[in-house]
Amino acid sequence: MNAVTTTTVLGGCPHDCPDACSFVTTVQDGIAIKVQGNPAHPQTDGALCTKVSRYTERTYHPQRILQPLKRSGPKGSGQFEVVSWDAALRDIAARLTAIAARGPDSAQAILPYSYAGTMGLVQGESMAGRFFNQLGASRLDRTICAKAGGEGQVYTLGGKVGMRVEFFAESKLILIWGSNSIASNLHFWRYAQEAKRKGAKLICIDPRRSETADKCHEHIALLPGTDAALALALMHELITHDWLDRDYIAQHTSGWELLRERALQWNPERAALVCGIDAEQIRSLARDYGGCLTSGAPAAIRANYGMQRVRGGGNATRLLASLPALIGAWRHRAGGFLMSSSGAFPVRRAALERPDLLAGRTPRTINMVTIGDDLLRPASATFGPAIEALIVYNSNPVAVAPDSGKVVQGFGRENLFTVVLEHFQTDTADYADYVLPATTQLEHWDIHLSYGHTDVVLNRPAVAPVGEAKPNTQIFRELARQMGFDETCFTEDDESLCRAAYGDAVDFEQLLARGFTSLKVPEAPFAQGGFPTPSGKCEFFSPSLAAQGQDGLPDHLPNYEAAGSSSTYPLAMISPPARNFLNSSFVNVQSLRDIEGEPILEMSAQDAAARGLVSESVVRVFNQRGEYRCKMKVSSRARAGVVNGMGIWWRKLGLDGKNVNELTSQKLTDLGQAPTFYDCLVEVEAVPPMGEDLLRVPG
Ligand SMILES: Nc1nc2c(c(=O)[nH]1)N[C@H]1C(S)=C(S)[C@@H](COP(=O)(O)OP(=O)(O)OC[C@H]3O[C@@H](n4cnc5c(=O)[nH]c(N)nc54)[C@H](O)[C@@H]3O)O[C@H]1N2
Ligand SMILES: Nc1nc2c(c(=O)[nH]1)N[C@H]1C(S)=C(S)[C@@H](COP(=O)(O)OP(=O)(O)OC[C@H]3O[C@@H](n4cnc5c(=O)[nH]c(N)nc54)[C@H](O)[C@@H]3O)O[C@H]1N2
Ligand SMILES: [Mo]
Repeated sequence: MNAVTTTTVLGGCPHDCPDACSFVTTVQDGIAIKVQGNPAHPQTDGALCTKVSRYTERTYHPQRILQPLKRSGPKGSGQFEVVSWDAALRDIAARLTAIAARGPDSAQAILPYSYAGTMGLVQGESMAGRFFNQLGASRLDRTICAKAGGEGQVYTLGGKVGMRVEFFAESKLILIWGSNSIASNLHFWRYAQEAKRKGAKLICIDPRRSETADKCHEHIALLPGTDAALALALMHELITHDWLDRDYIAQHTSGWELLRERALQWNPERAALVCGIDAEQIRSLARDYGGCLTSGAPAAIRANYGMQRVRGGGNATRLLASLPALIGAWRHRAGGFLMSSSGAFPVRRAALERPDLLAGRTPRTINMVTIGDDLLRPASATFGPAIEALIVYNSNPVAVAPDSGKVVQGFGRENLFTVVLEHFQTDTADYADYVLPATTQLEHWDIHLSYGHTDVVLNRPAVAPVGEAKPNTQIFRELARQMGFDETCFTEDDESLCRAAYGDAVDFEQLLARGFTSLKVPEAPFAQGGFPTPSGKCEFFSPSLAAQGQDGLPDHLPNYEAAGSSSTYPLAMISPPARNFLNSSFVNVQSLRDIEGEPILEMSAQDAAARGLVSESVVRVFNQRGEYRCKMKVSSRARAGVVNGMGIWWRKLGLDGKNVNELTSQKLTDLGQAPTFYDCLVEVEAVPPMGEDLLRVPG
């Protein structure tokens, strides 16, 4: 008998999460048998989350798509037949070529649709970007997650930059704002716990009593979309008690007089009414935050994207990012603000995506959030050609995009040609004309940034592609060849693309040897000011926003669908991610689904009693856009007036083949044209017994 050969390969987690872990895959006779956190990488600290420690279950999943599939039934039926790569690529290339050949701008009828199924710079928009640029396809504005908060940071701090995450361990006060860190940012939570052990106070600001709120000293359960009002009242208290670092404000900020005037209009009583909390909670928060100035203790804010998925998300982010300057918290390395660190990474996007291949053409841009409406739009002078072909990769829009009723109708168009690159038969793949099997992270090269720390992580392939799967890059290379794109850039291989991602800015040899490398970033980035804004200051007032005709000063903008503003739909609904899924990924990994159970709507005892509902009842959750059915759970995690529709489940696993996005709207945020998933009013009622015939057993 031959000896078993066991090797280990350094990789990196591809998922859309701030932690960007470095991992080690153990391979036995060509099969990956386990994936573990890299103990040598300080940010990973040898530990992975539950999801990714089961990554091999994903790679070797019995339902993994391993051959190209061609639709054989009606659109959306999920009926497919196996075809060869050659036949699939030839047909797809012919269809796209026919559209592109119709006229000078006709390729705009083709739309790429992708997001962060993998955050990899190579399997993301490298070869794909080149392909669509050469084609002259419509461009996609990738707004679905973080664009409102992103712009909020840029207009205030000058970039997606902030505190180094490791120094949260030394903070004395940590405000965890719109983040369920235990679920979605586990490696930050480790530092927060260390700080807690050393005597720091932790305050969670979140409408839901999340797992993280359970572990904090205080929880401020404000109504969704009222964070700006809370921040303004906090400023009000800092001003009236003179808990201000006047020196820092004078030297390193701009627009203080204006901000001061606005904040003074928000006494705690006014904000408390808007936020649905006690004014005393706001006063207490101000005493804690302002107290750090008088005692010299570092105060830190860890905000995450949960607080910016509402109409005023950009403005709210601007106010949160302004807070540390008021008390000079930036003077300490353990003080300040962190929402995203991704702006620190010197990614050479043009080298990867080659916008020069557009050669002067300026295709229109489609916002990925409004894909529901846009797929249904006819050609017009303002819109341009109707969308005729859609190439989806790294995303599951039928499950994750808002207003699913419209999205499903759009994907269901018989005259829409849809290609989906996937690992699994997702809700989106069900609507494809072709499904092309893509490799997982264990099977391809990639290189990563992080939005939670400042290390670059490299992923080497641990095993050969499973079945006939190919990396996204390879699929676009082969499509390019079929379409006669003969630029040499279409033959560049993945390792070379990994090197090109950062060029000389990072040490690639070190990446090959260790799997990660740390960027050189200052410990306390704004201790002496030096913000990367046009003025070099923390811009409370933004002249660039004012020049665009916007309010240069951040304000509280009430939700489009504010809690209590409608008697027909009296409940605000938020739909935060599930701890054991990653958006809609991992929903089909049985061991993880067993932990999550089934789609659940959490409701307060008070709201349940008012509707005569009891735990475990099947309810109909509805508004003017649609309805879905799920089990309701009476839970102290839900505050009065707010229901929590947990997780983005695959529609086909829902009781009635739908998910929470049936109810969310396509309305956009104040900054960044981003989605407003948590700005959504609904009503909930018991499913009448006559409706039972509509229920089907989840498959
Ligand atoms: N396990 C797991 N980890 C994930 C994800 C996942 O699906 N599962 N998703 C990943 C993605 S895509 C992202 S973008 C990141 C960050 O993802 P986020 O969506 O920011 O994830 P959470 O940290 O769960 O934070 C959301 C929190 O915001 C709260 N919230 C909702 N509305 C409001 C509001 O108006 N104000 C305030 N203050 N809070 C509000 C929710 O109740 C929830 O607890 O996490 C990533 N990490
Ligand atoms: N109601 C509600 N909706 C939301 C949110 C919410 O909080 N509430 N959160 C929003 C947020 S923050 C985000 S980021 C979006 C996320 O939306 P998406 O980015 O679409 O994320 P996923 O649902 O994880 O789907 C990613 C898909 O990519 C596939 N994939 C992974 N790796 C690869 C690869 O290498 N190649 C190919 N071809 N495919 C791959 C996976 O199998 C998976 O099906 O959802 C948004 N939708
Ligand atoms: Mo996201």
